[in-house]
Parts: sequence; structure tokens; C-alpha cells
Amino acid sequence: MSSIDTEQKYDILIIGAGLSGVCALYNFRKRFPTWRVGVLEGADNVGGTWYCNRYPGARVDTESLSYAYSWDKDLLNEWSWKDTFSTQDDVLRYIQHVCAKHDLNKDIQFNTRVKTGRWQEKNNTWLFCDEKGTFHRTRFFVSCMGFLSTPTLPAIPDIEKFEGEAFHTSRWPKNFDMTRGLAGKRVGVIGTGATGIQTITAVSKEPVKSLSVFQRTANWSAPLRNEPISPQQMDQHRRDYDKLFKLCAETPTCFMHQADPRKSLEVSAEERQALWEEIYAKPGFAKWLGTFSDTYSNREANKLYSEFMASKIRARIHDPKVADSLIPKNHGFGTRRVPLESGYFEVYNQPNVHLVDLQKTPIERVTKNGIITNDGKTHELDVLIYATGFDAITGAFNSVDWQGKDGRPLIGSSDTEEGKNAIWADHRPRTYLGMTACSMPNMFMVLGPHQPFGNAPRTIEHAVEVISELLQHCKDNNFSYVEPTSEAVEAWTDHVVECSKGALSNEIDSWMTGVNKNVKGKTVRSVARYAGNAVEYRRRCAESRAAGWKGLAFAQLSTNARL
Ligand code: NA7
Repeated sequence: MSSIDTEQKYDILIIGAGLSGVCALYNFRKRFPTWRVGVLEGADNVGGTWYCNRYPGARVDTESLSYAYSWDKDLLNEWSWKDTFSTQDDVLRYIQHVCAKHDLNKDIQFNTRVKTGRWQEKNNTWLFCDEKGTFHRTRFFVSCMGFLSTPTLPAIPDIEKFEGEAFHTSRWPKNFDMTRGLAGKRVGVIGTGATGIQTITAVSKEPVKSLSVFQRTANWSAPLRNEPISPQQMDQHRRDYDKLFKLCAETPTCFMHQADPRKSLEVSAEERQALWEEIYAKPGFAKWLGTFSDTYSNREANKLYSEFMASKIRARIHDPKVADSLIPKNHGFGTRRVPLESGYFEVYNQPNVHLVDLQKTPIERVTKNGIITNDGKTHELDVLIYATGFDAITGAFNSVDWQGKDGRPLIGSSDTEEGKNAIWADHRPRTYLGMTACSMPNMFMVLGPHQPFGNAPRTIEHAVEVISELLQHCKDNNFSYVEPTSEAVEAWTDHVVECSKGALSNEIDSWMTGVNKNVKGKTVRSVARYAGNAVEYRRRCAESRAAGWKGLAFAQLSTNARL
């Protein structure tokens, strides 16, 4: 039997069944009832990020209320969030409930990881092959692969030699019994980003013999201030959902927090302090996003706010030397994604917790029973947890072998012949509206590079809506081909770069600026996300649509038959 006989056929194929894929599946199925819509998912269940990241203490630091799908009106009326900021298992339970309620799983093929994607010029289709060798042919495909879904291990010599238990936070072993697995053990955690901070706080509460935290870069972090939501409060919240979603649609990052329009240095020191104290006492990202409007573009303003935050950290740690190590020196507050914490800094007051400041004593190598730092010290460990982050933004794309139009690879390093021809040479995305790319016809991206990141479900819903409209346009006109023009891609990519100018975050290495020293070829900063605000982004998408999808080229196949 040839592959043609066995291949599965779709009109729209979605890759990934996390928050994006579930939203896309529901909406496409509803809008295109006669089309074959399917999803391929590598894991054995839905949930994506919220399925994989089962590490202890995992919690969303966006308000749960604004983390729901706004189109599921019944569920908004029925569903009760337990916490202002939900635990990982509650968010996962929510996604699984949405899928069960709308019978979505029947169109999702689990345990199916895509390995190759080939553009087929002769009939305007994509042909995918999964790890098991099954072929999937589709007219359109929608990437819902997530921008933080490909974990990276640290590039440290000899990590394979460790003989204790070792795992990445986003590959936390299923059914790991925290107490039995950690009690009396010498535990090490590498990484102090949002994940590390949640993990370290949770592990410190277990009866571990010792907890050693290996910190390469200190991160600013501020209190989450989670509270339970009572049934009475939930009743009120349900009545306010429309107002809440409207507010999120008006803010720059779709969160419910707005910057104070004043500039830091326009007000007196007392007024500054008053606002900072007010937002510091609030839950969630208020202290990141609710401060003075110039905090992340004006160096002096950022320095003042960072000093305020540093004083808050110092006040919580007994040992001033440890406090000093925990306060970032080389980047200001808010210029990287701010992890929110619940008692993180107090962890370092415990006698069994040791901070290993890798700025002072870098890791030399891993041994079978621990980590050696360059001061010659061996940190003996039974369990080693890698909270070392992700090959962000382009990582999920990079795990598939692509041949776009004319056989072009999607990602490559420009120091190789093949890489020079790559569509995103040197991991630098070039997109139109963050949803489409040249030489990748009929591909659409949800949470793709150059989209505004922020409150994920809000951004996802908008992207799915735009892609639905675009697919409707293709359907109405019998278009079997859509690709952005190179002019539109150049102009959009230039605009994305332009928007990021002046932002202090742009001067700092982080996953948001495309740097990950554990990934070959990701050492130079790039602009990974749209830093113009989400309102402007939506306006530009609407403008393209109103102008007959300006920036996109369409074509009909001479025989536009079903696949
Ligand atoms: P992050 O924010 O990328 O953090 C990864 C952490 O791991 C960070 O502290 C890194 O230090 C550290 N790291 C990475 N590689 C090494 C090596 N080789 N040696 C020592 N330390 C290392 O990932 P998270 O999972 O915490 O969060 C990702 C996002 O998920 C988060 O922003 C939320 O939006 C959800 P570095 O700072 O690079 O020096």
C-alpha cells in the first residue's frame, strides 16, 4: 500500500492541543461544519503547557477569571474558579472540561508528534509525517505548538553522568510522590525563572535534607498574593465577565492591569512611593504593569523602581549577603518577565536551603553524585531538578523538519549553506502580522512570533478569530493558496523591530529577546514578540482584513477539488 492510500486527509489540520489548539478546534469546527478539521497532539491528553508543566507549585499568575475562554458562555456561568490564581491542575481540569463538554477529543489524535512537514506545490497541500510514519495531508494548517513548549537542559559538562534522579520541570515524572520522592533527600534546582521560583518554594516546604539553588542570574520577583474565591465572590464575578473581557481588550497586554499614565519623575518622591506601595499590595501583575508609564523605557525611572523593589526583597531575607545575591544587578525590574512568588524569598531563611551564586562560583561540571563549582566544592545531590526553561518562540517549529515552498527549510544557521536559504535564518522570525510567513503558504500561527504576548487566552482568541475570518475568505472565494507578500513581511518585521526600540527589555538577554545559551545559534538577541500594544495589533489586523486582506496573496487551483 502506498502512503497515499494510508494518509489521513484534512481541510484544516491543527498542530497542538493546548489552550490554542482547543480554542482553534472549537471555533473552526463550528464555523466550517463541512470541512474536516483535526488536531495532532504529541502528548496523551489535552492541555499543552498545563498538561506538561506538572512541577510542584505550578500556578498561573494571570487572574483565573480572565484566563477562561470568553466564547463558552455556559461554562462561564457554571464554572467556579477556586483561586484568584489557579493551580496547574485546576487550569488543566478546566481545559479538559471544555473538551469533554464540546466533545472535542474525538477530533484530536493523541500521542502523535509531527516530524516532517512538506509543502506540495502540485496540489497546494501540506504533507506531514508523524513519528510513527503516518502521513497527514491538509489544505491549511494552523500551528498551535506553543511558544514555551520545547524544554532545554543546561549546557553543562557531564550532565548525563548524574546517577541520582534528574528531570526537567516540564517533564516532571507522572505520579511522583513529592513527600516520598523528596523526604530526607539532598535536592538541587538549577534555574530561577518563573518556574524555578515556584518549584523552589514548593520543594522547600517538603522535609528535604537540603535544597541547593543554583542561580545564574538573579530575577526580580514580587508577591503573587493569591486568595481563595468564595462562592459568593464567584457569583459576583460571573455577572462581571463581560466587563472584565472588555477591559482586557483595552489594555496593552490584555491583562486587567493598566499603567499609571504619569511619568515617574513628574511626580514627587512621596507620590511615587505612594503608588508603588499601593500596587505592591495588589495581587498579580499590578506591580509590573500598573506602575508609571515610563518605567520600562526611562533608565532613571526604572532605576528608582528597581531600588524600591530591592528594598522589599532585602527586608525579607535575614542574611544580607544572601539578599545581595538575590537582587539582580545587571537588569532593572520588569525588563524580563517578572515571576510572581508566594514566600519565595523567605525560603532562603531556612537553614537547610543554600543559594549557590553562579556569578561567583560557576558550575564546572556534573558528577555522578552532584555538581562541582569552580571553587572546587562538590554539592552532593540525590535529586537534580532542571528549571532551565525553553527553546522559546521558535523551538517547537525547530523540532519539525520543514520544507516550505521551493523546498526551503524554515529555520537554519546562516553559517551553513542550507541555513542561508532558511526562511527564518539564525532563528530570526520574519512574519506578516505574526500569523503567516513567506514560503510557508497556507500556514497560520496562533501565539506565533511577532504576536503580542500577554494574557494568553485573550491573545489566542483574537488570533483564532482572525484566522477563521481569513479561512472563510478562502472558502468563499475557492482559494486554495494564501501566502504573505515579501513586501508585507518586510514591512511588518521592520515595524515589529521599530516598536521594540527604546524598551529597556530589548537590551536584556531573555527568552523574550530570543536568547538561550543552551541552544546552538541562539546567542544573539532578536525581536521575538510584538511590543507595540495589543490594541494597535488588533487594529492592524482589522485594517488588513478591511482592505481585502492587504499583504496576502491568494490563488485558486485549477481543480479546486476536495483533497
Ligand atoms: P526561564 O525564565 O527561561 O528561566 C530559566 C532559568 O534557568 C533561568 O534562571 C536561567 O538562567 C537558568 N538557566 C538556564 N540554563 C542554565 C545553565 N546552563 N546554568 C545555570 N542556569 C541556567 O524559564 P522558566 O521555565 O522559568 O519560565 C519560562 C516562562 O514560562 C515564564 O517566563 C512564564 O511565562 C512561563 P539565566 O537567567 O539564563 O542566566
